[in-house]
Amino acid sequence: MSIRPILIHPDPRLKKVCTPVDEVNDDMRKLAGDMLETMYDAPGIGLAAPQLGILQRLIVMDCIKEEGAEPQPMALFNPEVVWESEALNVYEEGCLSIPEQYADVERPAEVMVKWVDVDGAACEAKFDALWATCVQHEIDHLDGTLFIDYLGPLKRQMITRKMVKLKRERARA
Ligand code: K2U
Ligand code: ZN
Repeated sequence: MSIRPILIHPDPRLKKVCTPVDEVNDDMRKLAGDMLETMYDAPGIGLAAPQLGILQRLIVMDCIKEEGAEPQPMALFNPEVVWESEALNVYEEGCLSIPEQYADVERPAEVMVKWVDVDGAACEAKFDALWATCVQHEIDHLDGTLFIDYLGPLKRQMITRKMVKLKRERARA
């Protein structure tokens, strides 16, 4: 298992529509493991493959944040939302590819998601609360959508300018 570098916005690879995973093999299982290790190290509660520069439809999540609670790592291959509630929920979102920037994003409060798991089995489950926000945030990454794309143009530009500055400073370090 290895911790891999997370791409920082703006990066063209974060805006691409990712390719479906055609076979859940050992390489894909290793990638899922590396993504979970990278996510826990960040720390974060979700991570999508394009954030590591891999344009495949794979996300990982573990939204259990309570200290001492049993972690609940999940790897979802080819995830898709098949139903969403009318009810909406607002959450102050962040993103590991847009560090230290937070904004309120409104999304359906509950979603039903279909995916393929690490054993290649077809799965379907309903997500609510923080899990619902996270799974929608991660599936957005697979379609090249970032949470800042839901903000007004001025706020999005301000955040993008801050990230350009941050990347320049990191490059100099
Ligand atoms: O995709 C990512 O960058 C991972 C995000 C996922 C996420 C963002 C907003 C809301 C839910 C999930 C990271 O986990 S950002 C860090 C974080 C941690 C706890 C709560 C919110 C954000
Ligand atoms: Zn993100």
